[in-house]
Amino acid sequence: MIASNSYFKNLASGFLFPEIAKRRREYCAAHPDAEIISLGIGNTTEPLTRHIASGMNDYIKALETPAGYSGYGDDSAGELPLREKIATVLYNGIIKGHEVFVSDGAKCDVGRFQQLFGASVNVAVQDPAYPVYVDGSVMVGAAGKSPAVHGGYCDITYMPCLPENNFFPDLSGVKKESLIYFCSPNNPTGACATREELEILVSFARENGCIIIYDAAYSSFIRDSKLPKTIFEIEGARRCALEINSFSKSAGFTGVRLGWSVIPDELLFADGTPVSALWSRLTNTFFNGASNIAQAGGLAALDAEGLEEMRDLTNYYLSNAAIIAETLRGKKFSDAGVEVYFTGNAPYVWVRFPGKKSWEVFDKILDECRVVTTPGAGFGPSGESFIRFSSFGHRENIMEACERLSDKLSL
Ligand code: PL4
Repeated sequence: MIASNSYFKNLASGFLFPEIAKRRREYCAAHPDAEIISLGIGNTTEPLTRHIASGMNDYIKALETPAGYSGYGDDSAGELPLREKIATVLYNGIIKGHEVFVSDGAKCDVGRFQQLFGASVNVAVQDPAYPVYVDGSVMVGAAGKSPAVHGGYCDITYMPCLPENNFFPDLSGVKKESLIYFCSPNNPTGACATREELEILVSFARENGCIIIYDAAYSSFIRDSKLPKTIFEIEGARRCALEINSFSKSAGFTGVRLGWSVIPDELLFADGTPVSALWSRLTNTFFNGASNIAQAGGLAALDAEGLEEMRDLTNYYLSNAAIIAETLRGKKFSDAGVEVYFTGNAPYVWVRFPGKKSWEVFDKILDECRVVTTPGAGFGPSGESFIRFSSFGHRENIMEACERLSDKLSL
């Protein structure tokens, strides 16, 4: 028999989101009449918008014709018109089309980058963080062989991001030549790094030979015009950062699947090899490109009508988030010491229940309100005592969930 991959034995527990789904199923099995509302997993709920959907419909119709049919793309990086449109429309030309690598989503690209950088790289993550950064690093062996300690891996540098440091980490503990995962707007805290903070991050990376994996999956939610929408607005970032992004949340493509990564020409490995060259080598080996139908949707999304539709869609979820934040800032909650963090630039509301354990609060909210949330501890040790409320939901469900939280949750 073949032995199991030993790195997997270093994983602390099951992946967070299936664990939440499992607890929900168990609760429903025990309470078959319960009408559950999910403010848990960040999964879009609103239908595809007209212009973007018609871009895909037209493409599907053409696929039925000899002239319009297409099979595998020539390169896994996607159709050049889409790559160029992403560069001009979303990055105002500060990056070039050939530096954009279209994919089937940001999460899938994180996994491929972990393969690219391999087992020997040092890893630093914001704490709390999207769990894929840590779990994927463990799976490829980049977290070393050390077991989980205090809810974290001792060979991964956790950079606490808390209200006490305005959710911007102290970088001084990050090892030289680290891969630094940095997500802004942040999942789960919703915090958005300012230009000055990103300048600090970039200059640290440049001085210490680090590469930043900048996860900008929520950049379309930024409404404050002073906040950078991409790391490439920061001078020097082209030499030390790559960026991942996605149509999942902006266009409702969580199921359609379309994302991209930007790898600037100047981003090099120590021996001078361009990161983009090995990325092409890796992705052309393992990945046959994003669906051509999804790419047609991406092209439509970047037309003027598509951009307007994405703005309306993200506004809808931001309004949901504002409703949740307002509810949780009510007297009942503030009297109990509950702290609410909502920036207006992200679809998540991050809430601290001082002195309580996240999973206990998760169970209590599920039991008393029949609302599913995400326990902050699932995002890392610094998420303990926090709960993440997702704004992805139909408005009537958000209103109902807020009513239940106000009326039924005991604190
Ligand atoms: C549940 C910071 C959600 N089953 O859809 P993608 O692959 O383009 O983007 C995934 C992604 C990338 N980067 C960040 C994210 O927050 C997400 C999506 N996160 C969440 O609730 O935290 C969905 C999670 C999904 C999963 O496991 O990713």
